[in-house]
Amino acid sequence: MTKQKIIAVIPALNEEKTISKVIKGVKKYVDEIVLVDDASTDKTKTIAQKDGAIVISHSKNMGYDKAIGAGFILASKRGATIILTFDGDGQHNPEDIPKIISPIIDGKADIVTGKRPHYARITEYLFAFIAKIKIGIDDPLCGLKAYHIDIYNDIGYFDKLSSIGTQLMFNAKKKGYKIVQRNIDINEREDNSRFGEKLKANWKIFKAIVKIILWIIIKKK
Ligand SMILES: Nc1nc2c(ncn2[C@@H]2O[C@H](COP(=O)(O)OP(=O)(O)OP(=O)(O)O)[C@@H](O)[C@H]2O)c(=O)[nH]1
Ligand SMILES: [Mg+2]
Repeated sequence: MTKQKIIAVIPALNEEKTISKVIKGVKKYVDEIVLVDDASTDKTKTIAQKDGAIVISHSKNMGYDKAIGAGFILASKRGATIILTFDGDGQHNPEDIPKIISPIIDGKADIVTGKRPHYARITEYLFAFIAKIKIGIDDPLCGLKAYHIDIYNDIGYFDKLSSIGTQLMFNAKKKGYKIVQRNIDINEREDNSRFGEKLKANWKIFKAIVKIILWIIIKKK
C-alpha cells in the first residue's frame, strides 16, 4: 500500500475563539494542516501559526472557495495524497476524520463527503435535493470532505464558480469517480455564520445552485 500524506485544509474567517481547539484536534489525524486565513481581523492567523498550522494569509477577503482553492494548491505542492477539508468554527468533530478518510485509504472511494443530521437553511435542503438527483449525494454543502489527490490533479482546480465547495465533487462524479458519504454529527455554532445572516447566506447558496445547474447544462454540450 502506498504511504499516504494527509493534509487538512481549514478555511477560517475570524475564528479566534475556536481555531486552537480545532487545530489541536485535527492534528492527531493528519500529517499537516494548511489554514487559509482570509483577511481575518482577529487573532486567527497568529493562533494558527502558534499551534503549528501552515498558514496562508490573504490580505483581502477572497471568499470560501478561493480560500480552499489556495489551500489545495499548497497541499498538492507539499505532496498530499489525500486532502481533507474541515471547518474552523468547531462544528465538526475531529474524531469523525478516520471515517471520512478511511474509504480513500482502503481504495473504496475517491471522494468522501460528510452527511450532517440536519441543515441550517432552506436553500441547503434545496441544494441537497438537487445533488441527490444529480449525483446521489445528500449533503453537498457539508464542509467535511476528503479527496484523493488524483481527482484534483485530473480536474486541475477546486472551484471556478463559487460553488460553496461543491464543484470538484460534481466534476468528479461526471468523470466517473466514486463518491461515498458518511454520517457525521455537528456541534452548534457558538457565534454567527461567516456566510452572513440567514437571508444573505440563503442568497449565496441559491446563486451557487444556479451556477452549478448552468454549469452542468453547458458542460453537457
Ligand atoms: N477563508 C475563508 N473562510 C471562510 C469564509 N467564509 C467562511 N469561512 C470559513 O468556512 C468555514 C464554514 O463557514 P461557517 O460560517 O461555519 O458556515 P456555517 O454558516 O456555519 O455553515 P456550516 O457549513 O453549516 O458550518 C468556517 O471555518 C469559516 O470560518 C471566507 O470568506 N474565507
Ligand atoms: Mg459552520
